[in-house]
Amino acid sequence: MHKYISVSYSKVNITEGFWQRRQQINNQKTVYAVYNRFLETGRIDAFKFAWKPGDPNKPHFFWDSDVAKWMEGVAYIYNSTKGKELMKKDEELVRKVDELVDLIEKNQDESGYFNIYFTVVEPENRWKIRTAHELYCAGHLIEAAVAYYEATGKRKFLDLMCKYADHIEKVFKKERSANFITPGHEEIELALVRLYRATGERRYLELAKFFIDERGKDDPSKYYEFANAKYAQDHLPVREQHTAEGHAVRATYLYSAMADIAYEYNDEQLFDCCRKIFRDIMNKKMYITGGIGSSHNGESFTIPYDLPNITAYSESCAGIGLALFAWRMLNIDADSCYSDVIERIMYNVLLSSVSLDGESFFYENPLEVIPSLLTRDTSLKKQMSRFPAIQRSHVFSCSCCPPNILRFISSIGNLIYTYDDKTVFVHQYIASETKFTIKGKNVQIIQQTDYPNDGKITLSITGMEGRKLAVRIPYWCKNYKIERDNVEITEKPIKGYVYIDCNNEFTTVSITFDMHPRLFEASPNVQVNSGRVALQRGPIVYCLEAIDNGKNIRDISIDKNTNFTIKYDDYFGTCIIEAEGYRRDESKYEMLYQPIDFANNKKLKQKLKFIPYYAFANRGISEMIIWILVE
Ligand code: FUB
Ligand code: ZN
Repeated sequence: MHKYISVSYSKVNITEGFWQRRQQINNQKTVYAVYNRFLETGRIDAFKFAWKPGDPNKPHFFWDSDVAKWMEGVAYIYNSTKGKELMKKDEELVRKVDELVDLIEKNQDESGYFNIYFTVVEPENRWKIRTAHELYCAGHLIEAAVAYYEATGKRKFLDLMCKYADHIEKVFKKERSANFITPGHEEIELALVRLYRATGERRYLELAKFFIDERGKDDPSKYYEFANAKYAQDHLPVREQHTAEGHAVRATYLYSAMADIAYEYNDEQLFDCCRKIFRDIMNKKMYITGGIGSSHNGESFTIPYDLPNITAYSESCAGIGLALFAWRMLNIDADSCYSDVIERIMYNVLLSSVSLDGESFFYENPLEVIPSLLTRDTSLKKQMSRFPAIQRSHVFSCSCCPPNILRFISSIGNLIYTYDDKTVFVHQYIASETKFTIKGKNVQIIQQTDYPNDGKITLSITGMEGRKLAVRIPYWCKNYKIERDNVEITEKPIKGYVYIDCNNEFTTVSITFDMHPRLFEASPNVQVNSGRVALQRGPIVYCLEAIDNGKNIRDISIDKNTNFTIKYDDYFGTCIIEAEGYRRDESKYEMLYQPIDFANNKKLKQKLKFIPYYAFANRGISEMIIWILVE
């Protein structure tokens, strides 16, 4: 099995442009917004293990994981800003993490067990309830400990989590004394692989493989009264799973771990399952925004092409989970389908999940909004049809998404480069500088670009003589030009990458992608979008909001021959697009239904203002639509 190595975010300095701005918002606003909500809701104090029945803020069984993801995000922020002006503020964040680590040390069971809820609320039910997230919480604490050790060199948190992992190994692998064999919510598996890679302790890798190998072999009816076996991917042993099923976050964390195990054990069969599952998602179960898990019921995948826009669930964590899965696939298979999906997620469902000011969040990311549907009075006391929230919140009772968004954006540098002995791959176009070594040879790559606002990228490369640089040609790009040291490169892409020989110690590669807006259509199998198109410019999907374009937004159509006017708008952090469109003249419709008069049904011309989908719902409640009619 051929393998690649990812260049860590810690070696990538995002210096300016689109993602530097988003990381600044993340690292200076979001990190504090999440912490303050967690303080207010009692999640931070819960680590004191002081809650007693009757006290406010009763801990919930996934609170450990919410705070763990916040701790992990701090580690990435600190590791990215060390030695910079932000250091002082980040030292304060690091102190908060150290305080939490001290509380973990103080309250960890001598066995190594650590879980707030199953210590202060239901100690009698430790390892008894598969659906109660003990291993999920342990996994996120382990990930945070690894990130924190790598960022600060401090071992305490890591050692505490090694002790916890040893306890888990004893209970699940040696004694088999728990009431269940595999986790009800996958996460521990990928975390144990990270723990193995950080410590070199192979037992943790073997424990991860144990959980992967055991899944789907037990009788799932023992576990979930409320769901079928596919919900937690218990329906088959993983080596027989070829389609994405069930709860989307559980699924993508499982598939990520499957890819990790395939990588570490050179397991071609397991990797082939990952390839098939990824293509099932990419070709049949993914929104144009990169969102997945279309149903609120089970927060889950359903059937192929079931991608409703107004009731889309498309959880923020699920989009992140898909990006983590795709990233792992890139480390084994240099195919741009994975980095294309990552890009689709980065510029659309990931950013729609957080407000432009970084302080409020979506749990669900709808692709169409008709506010009146949410406020209509039904004759039934309980509104039977359910719709996603249409304004972001500062915190949720189950607040998994906000800290997940935080940790993902603060480590976005992980997604840019992979390499092997011969080739360095450029997967994402982000203004940045990186230095790393290949076989002891220092390599430096400086990316200068204002992508995605324009399609010009200059790569200044040092130390790659005799090696190749492979640059991704994005799925949305029809025309492009590549020059190496001012000489045009005409090689055709292989699996979405153009391979460029670097013949000198210092090489400049310049790329120009045609960023002309394009109208995309969905497969006829996605019937909800039949007859409609989505506007995209580069990686960014655009939408219309009624606040700019008037009500009855579904009635608007775009002129297929329209000229597009591109304007940078600093409020949105990228460009807006103006175009010509039409809508029917409402004054001609006195009746609810009337015969169409083709000879006289001239539509009203209208200028349309498209904004990035990720920016919707930042200016108050408004109708919103991606998929529009075309004339
Ligand atoms: O159960 C933990 C997290 O809460 C899941 O990953 C999300 O879907 C949310 O339900
Ligand atoms: Zn979530």
